[in-house]
Amino acid sequence: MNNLEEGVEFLPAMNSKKMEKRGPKRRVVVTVVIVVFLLISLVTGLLVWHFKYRNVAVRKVFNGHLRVLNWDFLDAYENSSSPEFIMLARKVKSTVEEIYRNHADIGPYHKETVITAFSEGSVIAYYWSEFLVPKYREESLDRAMADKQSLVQRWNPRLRNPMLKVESVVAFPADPSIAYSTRDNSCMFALHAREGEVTSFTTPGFPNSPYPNNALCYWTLRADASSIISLTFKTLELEQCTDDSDYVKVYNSLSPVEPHALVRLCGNYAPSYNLTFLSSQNVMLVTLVTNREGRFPGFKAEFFQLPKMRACGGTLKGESGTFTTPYYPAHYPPATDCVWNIEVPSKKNVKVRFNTFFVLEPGIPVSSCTKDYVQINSTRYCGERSQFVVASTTNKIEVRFHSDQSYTDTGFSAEYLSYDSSDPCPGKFTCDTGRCIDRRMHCDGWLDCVDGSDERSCTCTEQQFRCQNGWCKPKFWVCDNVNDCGDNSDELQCSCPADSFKCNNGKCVPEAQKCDGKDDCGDGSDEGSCTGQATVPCKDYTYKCRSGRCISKQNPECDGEQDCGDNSDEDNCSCGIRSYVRKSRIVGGQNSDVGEWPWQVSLHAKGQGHICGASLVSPSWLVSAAHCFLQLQGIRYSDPSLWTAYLGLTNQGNRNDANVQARKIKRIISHPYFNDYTYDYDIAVMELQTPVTFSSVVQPICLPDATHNFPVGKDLWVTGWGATAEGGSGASILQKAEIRLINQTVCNKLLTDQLTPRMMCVGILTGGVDACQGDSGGPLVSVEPSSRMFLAGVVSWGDGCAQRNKPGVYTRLTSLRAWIKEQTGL
Ligand code: 4AZ
Repeated sequence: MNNLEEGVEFLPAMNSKKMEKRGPKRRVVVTVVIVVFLLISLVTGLLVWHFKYRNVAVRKVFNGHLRVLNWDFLDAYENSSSPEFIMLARKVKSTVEEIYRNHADIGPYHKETVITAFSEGSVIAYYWSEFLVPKYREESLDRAMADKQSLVQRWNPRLRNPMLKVESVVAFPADPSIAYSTRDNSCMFALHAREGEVTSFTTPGFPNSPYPNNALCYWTLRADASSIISLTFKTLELEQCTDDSDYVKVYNSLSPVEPHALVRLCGNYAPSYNLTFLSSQNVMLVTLVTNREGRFPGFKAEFFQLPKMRACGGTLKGESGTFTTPYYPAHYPPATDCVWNIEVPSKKNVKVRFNTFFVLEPGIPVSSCTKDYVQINSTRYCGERSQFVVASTTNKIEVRFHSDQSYTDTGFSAEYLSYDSSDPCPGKFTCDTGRCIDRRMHCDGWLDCVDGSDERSCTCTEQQFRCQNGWCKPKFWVCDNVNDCGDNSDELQCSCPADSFKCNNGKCVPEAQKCDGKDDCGDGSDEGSCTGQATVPCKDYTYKCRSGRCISKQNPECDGEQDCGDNSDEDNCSCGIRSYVRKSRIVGGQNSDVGEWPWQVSLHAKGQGHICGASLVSPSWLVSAAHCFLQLQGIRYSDPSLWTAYLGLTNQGNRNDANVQARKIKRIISHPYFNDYTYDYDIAVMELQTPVTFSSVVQPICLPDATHNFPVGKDLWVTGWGATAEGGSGASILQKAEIRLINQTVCNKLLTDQLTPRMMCVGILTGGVDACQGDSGGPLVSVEPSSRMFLAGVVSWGDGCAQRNKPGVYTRLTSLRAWIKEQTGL
């Protein structure tokens, strides 16, 4: 250690002599070094800033088109390898290059221009241009390229008679996701519509193999001059939509520029979703852009040509009539203006009712309607709207429709009606909004007018309760734990004293007893809505993890959160999700869409057609009602060989469709306690002879845990092909209805004590909405907060169908959950 120190000479701090002697020379050196160092740093900094930031070259691609006025279109221009194309492309290219050269903000940075296509009018040339521009000049390049006027005007051709007279030179920055592969033409297709024929095209590999990753595909679609194109995606299944997911984009141009984009499609669409698009000219471009991950089936599309539309709109006269946006329910064409002048007989007034209304442009708030809109007087309407009425105080009304160059929607379907100003809704009730509703809906306890005007200033009947806000609600709804009045006045008189908790069965317990691990209510409701992963003593109402531990959280199964330490609450959760993200926009009615209820099964008995419903809960198991398999009129319905189960079915007439799966039944297990007099334990499970394949229209529903709580008042969905009226015939299209879970005590009073703990009532007490004969065995579905769907019940019985105060009765699934597990292992 010491050896080292011996060799070190320390300068004595106070040795001024030594310091002074070296002083001046050393200071100069130090100063020079510092100055040089600072200078070098400054220069380096400047150079770095200059080359790395200010002067760094940015690659930019613009897509554009221009019109050549003094040139006629030839068919050969559709083929980019024809000599005619090559010759004209060369001329256009040199013209474009000259235009650029004449602009100081453009010329120096231009690298390459490629003419990609021509179309009629006289000739429209489509091109892309690539630039390499220093970062600090990028903005001025963008500005110069965006200035349509200056591009042509600045170009003063030196020749008095230029070979090409060009006009409308427009260019837009290319979408970054497609800017860098513009030169790869391995997935480019050019198609021309043939007179009176439909032309199909698909993504590469469709339907046998999914489309490739990192692909950029172009389909240029053309029609004869003075025609337009109608393009329909017959099926489309892409990666679920995110900012950088795979997508298909359709342009009303041959150039992929945003201001001419008609639609961006991603994810999957129910087959009934209208995916028909129209062009405004005789060209269209379809692009497919895919990223690095995820391969999906892709699309199959068809297109054909149509004569260019005559002017839309016009004069409409008479008492009533209908009108729609052009090509409704297809997407209306871009760049369209229609004006309808509606005139009803004098002395009458006129109103227009929009039954469907979809005039939505991405990113445009409905308060501004700056792009596509409907205008009546000076008010503009846009976006997605449910039925609405616009009335006039004269016998005339003018309806204008405008669509701009980009993004189109399916438009509207409207009717006009004449009315007497003294009686706007003959035989009906008039909402303050002008809408007419059935008289029976006035003061019935339900809001039918969007503004609630049908429930204001009502005189309540004997059976009704008067809310503080003046509304009348059925007395049965008082104290049912649901705020039916809107101001909670129906739940006030029955609430528990302060610092106590109201149980689901109406009992009051001290607040302190809530979530203490003890069932103080007697129905477990004080222990039901406790949050957190706290492990609590196991009770009938606590969820049991696979580890055997119990947790206090209510309904933890498949809610997307890990609640059990072993995550067993999130096991077996491939259920209860529909495949189609975008549903159809079928408005009104109760017809289901294809794939809307993919667990719904139709059970057909040999020679008799549809008899009962059932629900798919796994590839091989169905849940249905035991009463469907009783011996009746000498027929042994319990015999599995009698039955065929149809899955993926929506319309009973389409049982032979490719995506419908028919299965024979291996065995039927009815609950041994099923009582065919009381319908207690009305449940059965059925095993399929061969498992089904899950698909976009065949998916299982989630089975709830026995502890799952479906709260009173919750909206549930019932579906089936049963009778659409009591004693009526079955539906051919799967029907759906939204109904409410009714308090067990209230319902037991209504149904003269016929309910057992295996039953629950669900319906609308004012009548009109219910399951009926033929729906039996079918699902009663709850959409949980996680948006996953659970089987809450099985259609069982009822006192008739849809009658006032006679809700339908359903088998309570949670009470029979253990039996289902014993039989199926699920
Ligand atoms: C039936 O006969 C039936 N209103 C099913 C449900 C209801 C009534 C009857 C409920 O299968």
